[in-house]
Amino acid sequence: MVRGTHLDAVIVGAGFAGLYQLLCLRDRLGLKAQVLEAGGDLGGTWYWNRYPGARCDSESHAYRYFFSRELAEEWESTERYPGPAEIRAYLDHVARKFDLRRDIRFNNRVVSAQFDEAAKHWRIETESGERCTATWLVTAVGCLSSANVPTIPGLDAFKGRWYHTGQWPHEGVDFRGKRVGQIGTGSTGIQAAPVIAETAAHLTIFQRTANYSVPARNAPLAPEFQRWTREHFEQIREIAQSTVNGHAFRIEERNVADVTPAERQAIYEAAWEKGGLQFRATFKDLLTDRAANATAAEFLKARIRATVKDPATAEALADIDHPYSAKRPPIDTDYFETFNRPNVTLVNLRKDPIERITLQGICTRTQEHPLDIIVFATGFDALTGPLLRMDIRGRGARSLREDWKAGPETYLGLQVPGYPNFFTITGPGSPSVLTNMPVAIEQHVEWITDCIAHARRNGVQTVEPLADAAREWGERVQEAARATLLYDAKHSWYFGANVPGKPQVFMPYAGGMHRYRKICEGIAAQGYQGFVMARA
Ligand code: N01
Repeated sequence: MVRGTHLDAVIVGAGFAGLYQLLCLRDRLGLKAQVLEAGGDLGGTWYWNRYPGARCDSESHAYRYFFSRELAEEWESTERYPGPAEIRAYLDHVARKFDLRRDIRFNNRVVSAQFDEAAKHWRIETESGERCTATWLVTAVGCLSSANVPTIPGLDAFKGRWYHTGQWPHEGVDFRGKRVGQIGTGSTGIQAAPVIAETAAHLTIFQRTANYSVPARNAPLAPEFQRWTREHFEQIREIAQSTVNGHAFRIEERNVADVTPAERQAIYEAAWEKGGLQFRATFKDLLTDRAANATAAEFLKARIRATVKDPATAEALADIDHPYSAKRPPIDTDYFETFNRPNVTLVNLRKDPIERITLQGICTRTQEHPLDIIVFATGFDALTGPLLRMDIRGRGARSLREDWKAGPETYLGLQVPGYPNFFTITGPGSPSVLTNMPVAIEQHVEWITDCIAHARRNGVQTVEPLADAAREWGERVQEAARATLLYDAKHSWYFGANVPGKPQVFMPYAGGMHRYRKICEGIAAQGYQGFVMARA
């Protein structure tokens, strides 16, 4: 970045969102735009998350851009679910095809952005002290990019090595002959444990909240399926863009009570065999009706008990305290089977909590567990974390950290009152993490691009939402969550409950991607209702 440069737009982050936003602003609107990226290369989430077993749980034919048929025809996924290397290769292909790299500055972490009211532009500064200004500031920083390492006394003095899965060393970690402790059994921990256990001398898994998981059933893609996805590009896109969660499958129209118990069992068994997130699409009331949900929960708990041989371990794993899918449901490859290995132990932190980390291991209330390596699969300061780690200041130098002290307040998850010309791709208050992310990202990027085009066509200098519009949207976000069982799992990261001191507010919009898309389109069609478009 050249000191003192003025740009039409600065985009923060070079993952799926940043790349497409650059393409739209630079090539479709003709803006002078630049991406600033903290990492050393493309990928966003997939640049950092290289932990053992890492794999996307959206299927390859849907975890991609849909804006270009040509792009879809050129790219061949190799497995049912793409791994980080394949996703990075895909993004590299996209960047080459559209010549995006020339406008991306890697190793440039944005640390602050301040709106200059007189000049009506943003002053942006990176960690190395470089500065530029931009009329439009778009954050494409991801929802799960701010690693959450819990504060456990003693970690600093630990004599072994420790890693967070979201900041995994690019050269990998050699677990051979090592005693490994893994804290966390969310989507990441459930993916990592079976792979770590393959080479570690011993793996101790520290579980605070037991979790459901459905087999992913990953496999190489058959050439016939690859051909089918190319031939049915429009059909796949139509499904992904019109469903609740942006995946390329529809949620069944039936309720649990519409079928007999025997039929229900057969439906669950077929979904279990098929594997993946489609398990939650078996009935449409799984996320809204407690009794319906309990049937899926019981099915999955029974599978855990049937798989895990040691009864006490099985019981600790099946002792799940929330409805199925109320926390983000993981999918796995041999997670529960891993507990049958002689070199794997489960520690139930609900009964035996961690007290401290010692020089040589983790000390729970009843015993010390000697370890050479600790793996923190402890998740992220989700949604707000990546935004608030930058010092973002709007009108009158008001600070986003201050303004969001009681929780994020946005209009549509796209803009914040008092922060003109500032857009957040998949920000809090949008469907974001409740969807197949690239589909949500494309919708946001295209909406933002249209909004900026509209502003430029009409001589508008600043775009920002009305405070009332944001307040009302915030109420709708809470209402949408309350209508689902997501609201029952108060200890989920959707509420920010995993980060001590974080305000407990349900953050994503749970009303469905299909509904959200229509709301955004309607607002734009009505002249950007709820937004102030100021000409001077
Ligand atoms: O993080 P999590 P994650 N002491 O927050 C535990 C996406 N993802 O990285 O549940 C002990 O879900 C915590 O316990 P509890 C996906 O959206 C996608 O696994 O808070 N334990 C939990 O078990 C996912 O949901 C893919 O009681 C502590 C775990 O750590 C999101 O990323 C793959 C603790 C954290 O689970 C985050 O998943 C992987 C403490 N102090 C992830 N603090 C795809 O395939 C936390 N824990 C796309």
